[in-house]
Amino acid sequence: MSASSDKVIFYAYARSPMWHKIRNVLILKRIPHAMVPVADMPPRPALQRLGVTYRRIPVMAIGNDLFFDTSLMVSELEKRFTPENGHPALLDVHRGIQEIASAFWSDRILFPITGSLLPQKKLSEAFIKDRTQYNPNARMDKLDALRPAGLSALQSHLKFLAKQLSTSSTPFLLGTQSPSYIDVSFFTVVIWAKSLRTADDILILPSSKAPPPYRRVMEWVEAVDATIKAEAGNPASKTETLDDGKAAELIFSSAPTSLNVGVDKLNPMVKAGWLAEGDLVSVTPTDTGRIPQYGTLVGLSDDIIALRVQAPSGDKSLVGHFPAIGYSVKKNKLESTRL
Ligand SMILES: N[C@@H](CCC(=O)N[C@@H](CS)C(=O)NCC(=O)O)C(=O)O
Repeated sequence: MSASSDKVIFYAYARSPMWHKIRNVLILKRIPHAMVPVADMPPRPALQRLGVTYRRIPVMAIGNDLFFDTSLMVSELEKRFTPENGHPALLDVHRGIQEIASAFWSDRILFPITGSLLPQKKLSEAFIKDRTQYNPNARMDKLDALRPAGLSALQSHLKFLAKQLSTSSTPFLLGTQSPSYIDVSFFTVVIWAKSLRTADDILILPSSKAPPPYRRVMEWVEAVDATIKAEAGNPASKTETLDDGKAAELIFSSAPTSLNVGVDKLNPMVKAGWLAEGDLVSVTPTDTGRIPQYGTLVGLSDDIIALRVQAPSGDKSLVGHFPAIGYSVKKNKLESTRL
């Protein structure tokens, strides 16, 4: 069990690859959880009622604490759900490399490359318009025409996975007996690419039919897939569907548990006088979905940025956590609205 008995809640939609990644982590770590279904594009009233303007999916809530970005979610789950309590560790080897490669190679480089393989004719006009705003670099109106560039990039990235696998004595990337987080991160993106059917000449399964040097990569896909499938039926990682009203009630009736982080006075931005505890700030992703989240700064460390976020109605609030890198935090000019 976790250190607290709070439900682990996710706001997500079934087709979201980043939700699939988290779901695979929850399966391997045997964590029971609830999901509040949201639409595959805004508006998302279930998040609006919490005061969340950050637009990316999934969002994780545990008690009164919200976590943004899957990399931070996994780190928090690893902290709260430990092997001593029946939850296998996914980050027990080469932790720094696993986290940075997942967040800044798999999530930020390979994931958008795979997005460029989406079959244009199967996408609605509304979706193309929305995702163009979400990521202006995505060239959503030219997906089919630009596909060779995406396929070529995919091949080059798979080559690095092949190189890494050639040094492993097990089917997994880091020589472990079962998949680590880094396996889950890359696997989820590769399997998403496979499901789009636009990379069939590259992602060849069964692995015995794949040409070298990709055969080893396809064997790795099969090994990770088999492990997840074998674990998927375990009632310990069951997904319960939760109504958004009930989820909001659970969030607002809990006290935040991570407030003790505080604002690090030695942080260079604090020392420079740019930021101080209690400032009204905005936090914005530096890559895609650059919609700011506003709140009062309550935590700043090498690992996280934490904001107290006010719900639009009543005097309810929650604490939202972002990773310290990959997000920019700025003092809001409208200082008169200090909460
Ligand atoms: N680095 C972020 C990326 C999240 C992300 O790109 N999520 C996609 C869904 S898989 C998204 O939010 N797309 C736009 C949307 O759904 O509004 C994370 O790890 O959480």
